[in-house]
Amino acid sequence: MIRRRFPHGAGQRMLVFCMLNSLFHILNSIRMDIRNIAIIAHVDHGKTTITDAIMDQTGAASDGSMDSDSIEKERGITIYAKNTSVMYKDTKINIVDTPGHADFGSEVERVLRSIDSVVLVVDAQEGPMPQTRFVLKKSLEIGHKPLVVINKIDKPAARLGEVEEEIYELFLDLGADDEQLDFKTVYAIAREGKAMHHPEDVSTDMTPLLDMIVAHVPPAKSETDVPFRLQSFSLAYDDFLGRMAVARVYEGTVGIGEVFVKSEMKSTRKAKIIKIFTFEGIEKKDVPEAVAGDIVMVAGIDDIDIGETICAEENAGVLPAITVDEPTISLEFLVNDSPFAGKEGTFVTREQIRERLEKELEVNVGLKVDFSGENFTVSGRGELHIAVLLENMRREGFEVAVSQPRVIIKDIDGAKHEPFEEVTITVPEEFSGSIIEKLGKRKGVMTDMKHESDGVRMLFEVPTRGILGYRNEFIVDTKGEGIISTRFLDFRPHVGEIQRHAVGSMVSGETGKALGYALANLQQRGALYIGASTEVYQGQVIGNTSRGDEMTVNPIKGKHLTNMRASGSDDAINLTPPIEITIEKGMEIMSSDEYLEITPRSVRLRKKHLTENDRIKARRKGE
Ligand SMILES: Nc1nc2c(ncn2[C@@H]2O[C@H](COP(=O)(O)OP(=O)(O)OP(=O)(O)O)[C@@H](O)[C@H]2O)c(=O)[nH]1
Ligand SMILES: [Mg+2]
Repeated sequence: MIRRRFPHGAGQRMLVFCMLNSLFHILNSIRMDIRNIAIIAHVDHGKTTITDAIMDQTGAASDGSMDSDSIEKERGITIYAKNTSVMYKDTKINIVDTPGHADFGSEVERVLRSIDSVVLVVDAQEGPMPQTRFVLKKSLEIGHKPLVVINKIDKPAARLGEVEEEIYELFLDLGADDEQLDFKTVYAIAREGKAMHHPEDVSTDMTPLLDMIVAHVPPAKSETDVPFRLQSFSLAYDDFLGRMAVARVYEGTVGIGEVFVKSEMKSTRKAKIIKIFTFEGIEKKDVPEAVAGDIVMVAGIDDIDIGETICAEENAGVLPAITVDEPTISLEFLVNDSPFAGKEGTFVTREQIRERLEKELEVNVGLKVDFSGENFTVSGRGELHIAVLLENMRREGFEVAVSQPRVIIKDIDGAKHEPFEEVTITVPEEFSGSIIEKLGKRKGVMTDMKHESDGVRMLFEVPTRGILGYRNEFIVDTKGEGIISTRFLDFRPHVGEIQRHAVGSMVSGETGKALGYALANLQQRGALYIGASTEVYQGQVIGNTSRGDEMTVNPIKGKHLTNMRASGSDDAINLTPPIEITIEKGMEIMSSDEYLEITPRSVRLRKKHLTENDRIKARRKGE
C-alpha cells in the first residue's frame, strides 16, 4: 500500500482519516471489477467502429472516435493503438483499439502481452485475412481465450456459414487448445451499433458483446495489499510532462512518488512518478493512485522504455520482457536543397529536422534513427510506417527530402540476411498466371493456392526487396480488382540480385511554368505527374516514360513566341489528368538516383543531380 505523509501534530482526526482511507482501499479493491481487452483484426474489419459504438452506448464518449489523429481520420485507418475504458454494469472494461495494417503489427503484439483477452473481429464477407491470422496466433500463444465477433453481417455478399467454418479452421490450424477452440461468437453490424447472439436476432445495441466480455474475459487480478509492480507497454508524449508510459498495474497500489525502474537490459534506477492518469472514454483522468488490474499512464520517468518494470522495492522481480520488432527498411532524410527549397515550409534546417526526429523517437517504438552521418538514416517497419511520419511532418510545416527506401540487410552468423514477407493475393482467375510469373521473377515462392467464390487466393513468401514498389504495378496488372496484403515474416539468407523492371523518368530540363501545349505533346510519350500551369524546375521528374528510359524534356515550351497567345491557346488543350504523387506513391516509384521532396504543399520527385550533364557524369563515375 502506498505510503502517505500527514501534517505534523495530527491526532485523532488523522486516525479517522486513516481508517476511512483504508476502508476506501478495501472497498475499492473489491469493487474494482476490471476487464482488460484488446480488439484485434485485419485492417478495416471494424475494430474502431465497434469500440466507438461501445463508448457511445455506455456514455463514455458520445461524439468522439478512437481514430482521433488527423491522418487516421482522413485515411479511415487506425495507426496508433489507443486505450479507452467504459463502465458497464459496475465493471470497468479497459479496451485497447489496435491498428490492423501489417506495418503496425508490432504495436499490436506489445499490447497483447498486457491485456487478459482479445475480441477477434472478422468481416462476414472477407473472412479471416493475413493479419487476422497473425494477431490471433500471437494471442493464442500468450494463452488468451479469444472471443469472436463476426462483423458486417449486413453486407449483401456476407457468407456467414463459410466464414464461421474458416475461423474455426484457423483456430485449429494455429494449434488452439480445447478451451480456446470452444470460443464464443457474437454477430454484429457495428456501423449500426448492434450485436446479437444469433444472426437473425433483433437487436438495438451492443449489449450481447458487452455481456460476453464480462462473462468470459477473466477478471483482472487485483492484489492491492502488496508492493506495487507495473510494466510499460506503450509510450506517449506531452509537451509539459515529457515522455509517459502506458502501463499495466500487475500488483499493489501505485501512487505519486518515488519508484524503482528495472529491466534486464539496464541497471536499476530511481525515478519519480509525478502524475498518474487512468482512461475514461477518450479522456484521461488525473488520479492520485491506481490499483492492480488497471491500465494507467504515468508521467515523470523521462527515460522509461517499453517492457520495463516500475516497482516499489529495489529488489522486486522484473516482469517478463516485451520485445520490440526490428525495423526492415531504411532511407535517408535530408535537408531539402531543391531550387524551390524553403518556399512552402517553415521548418527546413538540419537542426529542426533533427529535433523533430528526436521527438518522434520518444513515442515511435518501432523507429530508429542514426544521426551520425551527414544525412539522417531513418529505419522503420515498412513504407506506411515511414510515410505516416513524413505526412505528420509536412502538416507541422516541415520541408524534407528523402531517398529511395532500401531493405535492411543483417549479418547473421557471418552470412547476409534480408527481410521476407508473406504476401496474400486474391485475384480474379484470369490474372493468376501473370501474378505468379511476376512474383516468381521477384524471387517469390508460392506456398498455397485456393480457388474461392471470389477468385483465386494465393500465398507467397517473397523477399521484402522484391515487394518494395510492387503494389502500384499490381493494381495496374489486375485492373484494380486484386487485393494484396503483406506482412513481415523474418530475416532469411539473402537471395541474390533481383531484376526489377525500372520505370524511366521524364525529367524537366527547364525551370518555369509548365504549359498545356508542351504537356499535350509529352503525354504521348508517357504518363505525367503534373498538370498545366505547375511551376517546375530543372531536374524535377514530371512523369514516366512508356519506353522505360530516362528522357529530358521541355515542359514550358509554348506554341507561339508571344506569351499572350501561348497561354491563350492553352485553355483549349485537353490533358489527361496527371498521376498525383503522394508520399507513399513517390516512395514506391522513385529510383535510386532520385529524391522525394516533401513540403507542406507539394510532393515532388527530382533527380539527385539536377542537370543532364551532371547525371551523365555521375553515371560514368558509377554513382
Ligand atoms: N457494411 C458495414 N460496414 C461496416 C460495419 N462496421 C464497420 N464498417 C465500415 O468498415 C470500415 C472500416 O471500419 P473501421 O472500424 O475503421 O475498421 P478498423 O478495423 O478499425 O480498421 P483499422 O483500424 O484501419 O485496421 C468503415 O468504413 C466502417 O464504416 C458494418 O457492420 N457493416
Ligand atoms: Mg481502427
